[in-house]
This record gives sequence, C-alpha cells and structure tokens, in this order.
Amino acid sequence: PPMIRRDDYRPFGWLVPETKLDFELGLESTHVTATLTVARNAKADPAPVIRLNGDGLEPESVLVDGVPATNWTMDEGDLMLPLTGEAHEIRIATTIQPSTNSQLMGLYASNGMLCTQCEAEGFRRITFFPDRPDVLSTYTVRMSGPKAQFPVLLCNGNRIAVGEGGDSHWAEWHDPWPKPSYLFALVAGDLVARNDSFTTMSGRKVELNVYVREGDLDRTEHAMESLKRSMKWDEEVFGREYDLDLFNIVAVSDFNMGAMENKGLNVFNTKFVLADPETATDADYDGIEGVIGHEYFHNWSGNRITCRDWFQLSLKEGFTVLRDQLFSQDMGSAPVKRIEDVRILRMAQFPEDSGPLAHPIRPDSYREINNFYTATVYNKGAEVIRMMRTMAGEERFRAGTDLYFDRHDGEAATCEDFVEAIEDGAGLDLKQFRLWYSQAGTPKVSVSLEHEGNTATLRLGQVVPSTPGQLDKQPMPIPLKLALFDRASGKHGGEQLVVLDKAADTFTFDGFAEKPVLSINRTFSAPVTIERDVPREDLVFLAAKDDDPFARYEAMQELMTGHLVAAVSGSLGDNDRAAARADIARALGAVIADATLDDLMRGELLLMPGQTHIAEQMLVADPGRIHAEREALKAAVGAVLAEDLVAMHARASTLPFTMDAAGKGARKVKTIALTYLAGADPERASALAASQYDSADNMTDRQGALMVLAGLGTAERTARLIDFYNRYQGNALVIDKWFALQASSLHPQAIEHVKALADHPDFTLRNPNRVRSLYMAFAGNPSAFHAADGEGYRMVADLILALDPINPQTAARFVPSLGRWRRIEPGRAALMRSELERVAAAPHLSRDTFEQVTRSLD
Ligand code: HT7
Ligand code: ZN
Repeated sequence: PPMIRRDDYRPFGWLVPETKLDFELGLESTHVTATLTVARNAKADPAPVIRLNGDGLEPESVLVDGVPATNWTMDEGDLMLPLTGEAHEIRIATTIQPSTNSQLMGLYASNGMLCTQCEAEGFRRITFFPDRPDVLSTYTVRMSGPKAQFPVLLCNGNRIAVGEGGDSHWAEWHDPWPKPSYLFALVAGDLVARNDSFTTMSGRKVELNVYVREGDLDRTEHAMESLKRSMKWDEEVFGREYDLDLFNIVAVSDFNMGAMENKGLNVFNTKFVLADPETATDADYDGIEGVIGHEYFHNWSGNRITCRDWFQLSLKEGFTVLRDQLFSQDMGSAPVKRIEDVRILRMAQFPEDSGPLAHPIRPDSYREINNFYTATVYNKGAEVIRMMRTMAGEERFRAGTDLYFDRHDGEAATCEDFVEAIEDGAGLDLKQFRLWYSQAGTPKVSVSLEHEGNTATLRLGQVVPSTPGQLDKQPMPIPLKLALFDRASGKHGGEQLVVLDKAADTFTFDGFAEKPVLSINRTFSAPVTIERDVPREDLVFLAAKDDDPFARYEAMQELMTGHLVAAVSGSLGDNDRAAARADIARALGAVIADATLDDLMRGELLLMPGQTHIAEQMLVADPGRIHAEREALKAAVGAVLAEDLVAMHARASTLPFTMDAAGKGARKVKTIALTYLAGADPERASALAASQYDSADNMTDRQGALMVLAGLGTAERTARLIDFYNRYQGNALVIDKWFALQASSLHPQAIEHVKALADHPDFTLRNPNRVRSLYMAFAGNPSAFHAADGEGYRMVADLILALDPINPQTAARFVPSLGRWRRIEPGRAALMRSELERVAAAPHLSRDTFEQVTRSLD
C-alpha cells in the first residue's frame, strides 16, 4: 500500500456544492443513487478527470448531465470520470450489501437495523464520492424501505418530508450545513426514543432524542442528562450554541469505536449510552458523560470547522478531548479527573511515544488513516492545547478559541490555523511551541535543586528522545508550574510558572533560609517525564502536605515507582527493601487516616502505579520481575495496614447507594481495600469480597468484588462467577464485563481461562465490544500476556490473524501490544518478535494490520 504524505496535499480540483442521495434500503441489498453537482475549483490546479473514491463498489450506471457516460475508468477502486465543462451533474447508481459488511465501515447491519460509519473513509463504501474532508457539500437524502423492518428512518439535519405506500415508507432529510462525507450518517431500524428538549442561549428550542432498542429505554436517562449538561456547558464555557432544531443519538451494539459525531445524528456504541446502577459502574457513568460531551462538542470543533486533511486530525480530536476533559472536570471532582486523565496518558500514550509506532500529534505520513486514531493524536493532542491554555490563562485562551471559531467557521482548517488563532487571540508567541506538533517523543526533564545562603537554585534540562524517522530533536517550550515549600510550616509562597525553552536553564529563588521542598509539574502542566533524585522523606512530605492534589498523587506514585524500579533492577538489599516498604505503608496509612480527604481523592492516593508505568521507567523491562515485586509490595502493605483497610471497608460499607461524590468515593475505596488485602490474606479478602458481592445493590460494588475474587483461588470465586453470568445473561454489556474480569484477572490460570472463554457460545469475533472485552483485557494483563513461554503472545497473534479478514480496523489495534518487544527482556522479546513475523508473513493482510506490523518490526 502506498505511503500518503502531508506535504503532498493539494486542494481537490472540483467543488461539490450539492449532494442528493437516494437509498432503497434492505439488509441484504441496498440500492444507492447519488446525484452530485460539481463545479471546477478555481483555487485548485485544473483537473480534466474527477476522481470519485470507491471501495468495493461497482457502478451500475453513470450519467453526466443526464446522459449515460461511457468514458469512465476504474483506478484502485476509484471511478475516474473525464469532465469537460465548468459545472456538471453526475448521477451514479450502485448496490451494496450491508449484511455482509463485517468491517462495520460504510453501511452495515447490526441486530436487524441499518447504520453507517463513515469516518475516516467509509463513505466510499456506500457510493462513489470525493471522500476527503476538504470537500464540503450540502446533503439532501431520501430513503425508503419496509415499514415493519425499519419503522424509524434517520439522517443528518432535519426531516423535511415523509410518505408511505403499501408495506413501504420513506423519509426525506436535509442538512443545511455543508459537511464533508465522513460526517454523513443514516440509521434505519426498529428503535424507540427517549425525548427531551433544550433551549439554547438565544432561545431556540432543540428537540433531543436518544434512540435505542425496545427494552433499553429505561437505561437512557443518564445519557440524556449528560447531553443537556454538555449543551449548556459549551454555551457557558466556550460560547458555542447548537445550530439545528434536532439532535439525535442512536445506540448500536456493533461499533468499532466509542461513538461518532455525525452532524445532528451521533451514532454511539451502546457502551456509551446505556446505564443504570444495577448494570453500569461509576466508571461507566463517567465514561458516558465524557463521550456524550465529546461527540456533542465536535459539533463546533470538528463539524462547523473540520479538517483540511487527515494529517490535521488532532485539530478536531485533540481540541475536543481537551474540551471533554474540562467539561468532566467541571461536572465532578476536577483534581480526580485530572489525575485519571494523566493516568490514561501515561498508560496509553507514553508507551506509544517511546515505541516503534511513535508519531507527532500531526503525523507526516501514513498508509492507513485508521491507524492514526491514537492516544498521541487524541490525548497528547489535548495536552498540547492545554499547555497553550496554561501559558495564556483561561481568559486569554478563550479569546483565542473565539477567534479560531470566528475565523474558520465553515472551513476545512489546519493545525497551523488553530495555532495562529491562539497566537493572535490569546497574545502568545507560539513560534517555538509549534515543535510540539512536529516532534514525537515524550521529553525528559531533569530537575535538581540546590540551596546556598538564602537562595534556592533550580536547574532544569530537557531531552526530546529520538523516535523512528526523527533522530535529532530541538528543545521545546515546556511550561512547568512549581511551588517551593517551607519544611517547617508546610506552606509555600505561591505557585509560579516557569517555561523551560532551552536544553538547559537555571532559575533562582530568594528568601529561603533552609532548603525548600520542590513541587514541580503541578497539575501535570506539561506532558513530560520528570527525572530527579529526590529523598524519600521529601516525597512523603509532598504526599501528605502538597496543596495541589495532583502533586500529592504524583508524590505517592513516585514513592512507589521509585522503590519498585530499584527493587526490580536488583539494587536493593533486604534491609533497604523492608525500609522502603515500611515508608510506603506508613504514607498509605496516613492517607487512610487523613480526615481532610474525600474518598474519591483518597482512592487516587491509594492506587499503586500500573505495571506499564513502571516498565516505562526502564530501558528494558522484565515483566515477570515487575509483576512479582509489585505484588509483593501490595502484599506487604496489605499485611501492615490490614486492620486500617478492613476498617475503611467497613466505614465505606455503611453508606447507602448514592451517585454523589461521597457515594462514588465510598465504593472506590472499598474495592481498593479488597485489592490490598487480597495480596496479604487471600482467605480474609475472599470472604469480605464475597460478602460485598452478595450484598451489592449496584454494579460498581459487584464488579469490584468479583474482580478481586476472579484473581483468587478460593472457594468463593467460582460460585460468584457463575452467579454473575446467570444474573446478567442476555445483557451484552454486562456479559462483556464478565469476559473482561476473567481475562484481566491475577489468577495463575488466566491463560487457560481465556482459551476456554474464546470457545464460549457467547464469544464472537464479529462484535468488537466482545473481542475487546476478552482480548484487550488479556493483552493488558501483564502476568498472563507476558507468560514466559510466549503463549500469551501466540494467542494475540492468532487473534490478529483470525480477526483481520473480518474487521481489520479492530485487528490492527492489537499489534502495539506485541510491538513493544525492543523494551522487553531478550527472552520474551524474541518470542514477541517471532509472533510479529508470523503475522507479517500471512497472505492477504489488510492495509491496517500490514502497516502496524511492518512498522513494529522495522
Ligand atoms: N471521530 C470519531 C473517530 C472515528 C470512529 C468512530 C467510530 C467508528 C470508527 C471510527 N473511526 C474514527 C470518534 C471521535 O473521536 O469522536
Ligand atoms: Zn472525537
């Protein structure tokens, strides 16, 4: 497959002001007639032939200005049509087969309904079209089909006419806002809706619907409330008002990602719509609020202003992730949300940035765009814009985004357009800052603090590591929030922002008779790794006293990570190990006892660093040793703090179920208590978990208890796993949890369990949620996936090969877990590499998997 390069961008030779689509709907066969008005683009090079992208389509008829055309040719699936005049009408008819569309791109069948997914290049699987984001067109769509099978017919924009005849009916929709083809959507099925409305800031009433299958309606309240909160928040915080009279959401159970922001008709994975306390966890509730917000916010950051080309993906995704993060911060606990977002970044993006698939947030080339919907483009993209906000301050940042929305409304824009608008609107100089868009790799910032007389001297250095295709890097501006604490009073004289924009720099601070304690990168003001030699007592100090909750969390993480890295690398004697564990247990004990903390924050401070984060600190990691040391630390803490943990569990268990912060926090610390106890005293933990499971009146408690039980070899385990399955059989989202719990468990036979589950009658490769619930959970389970004999690697490679012909987009997402072989100890690395080679050698590999595998082997 050819490499597509950012520098090769050229505007399309033709404009498509109007698109008319006619669908005669059927699950097996759908007939599509597309009528495009086209006109020469004066801003582009003359194009005597128009390229209409197609993927697996055959034209049944091609008419130009009403006359059958015969001079067209096919090129790699695209239809090449010579045109002589300034403007024409092109009409093309095709027939597609939704029920055999297992890729879930284009028009496909799911549970008897029809729906579409067009981003990034799915529209070309529906009809021939210039399927690129810089071709904006106004759509009018007519669809007809059997009334009984498809009583609901939905599309973008407003419904302008309906009619029926015999068993069939039809609807016509018009979307007044010009849009790229990737935002087109159509849904037809037997659906019911929760209805509501929202009155916008200018007083317009918008009809809101959340469409689901009959029986799911009573699980849509949270989605609807989240939507209304999103609409209000975007008006208040970014000044953005909704621009149609109708906003529809449809939930489908077969979906490649979380959701899709099609204009006026968002299509969602059921996972991000359906919730009630009996079947959804607190994390599920938060996920729904975040994703509903994210897709809604795209209406401005993505739809009204879209991307010129797919290299600009972070323009809409990075910005929209930042917007959804700020929204969730405002809806709940801001510090806890910030900690969660940083944890996701470190778990998913840092490893990407230090591995073979590293790429800048604005990539320079790709073979398959689906492979670039990454944590780098999304989450690091959000961090980069967040840094601009930190440097400008909230008010000036808002002036920048206002200017961006004004200046580029209705356009297909670039990341450069965004940066210029922030520069002009917020009054920032971002010349050097643009490097964040072009350089991959997580900067390493070295920090040391010296003290003499009354002066503290801070020395900072930065290195941006080499990444594939980018060996030499330049220093970038890194905004670091910091505070210097007086040891005696536990106070500081105010937070400051320093911007490190050189390879090395020095900052001095006067008025310190004694050496202060440094708190740096507060709120995680820059997405970097801090490297510093800091005494354990300073970390204990910050963990207990820092007034920035993120910095407190960070100190606890550093305390545990520092110890684990030292222990794994063999540099600790028995006494040092025992002393470090005792310090950690004491710090965690203080967190349990700290009455000033709420339980949500307490839960964050008690969390152990994940195995991926620990491995990331080492050049070459031994997953077996990390796992053993981490489990041993957990057991040691569980033993020392057993009574405190049991008391915390008992205290939290007395709270009745509520959805406020106190209720959520109580549930969080209960399961954390069980996790530590399970390491130290499996029998006691098992009994407590079984009782939590049995008395649970909500999914958070039930799942948390079962997660702990699933990792234990105790008598309580099997009965609860059977009960869970029987209780929720038929509820696909909860059965997904049942698969995931077992695949991610600490049980020594997890591999055998996963093999058995792959043969379970409820398992299918055709549903991405089910595939992810078993195999993503497994690939993220270090003790099972990294089994020393390579069995875990074999299983994931087998999955990739089996899934690739069915759903390449989802198959390719499993490659990165094997692709990290260079950072793993040599024995396992060889096994991982040989599995990648086996995949690479398979015939007929999709473009998606081929690209990821070859990049991982290079
Ligand atoms: N903009 C969407 C990205 C997307 C997608 C969604 C569903 C299925 C396939 C997809 N490919 C790309 C989702 C978002 O970021 O909001
Ligand atoms: Zn998005």
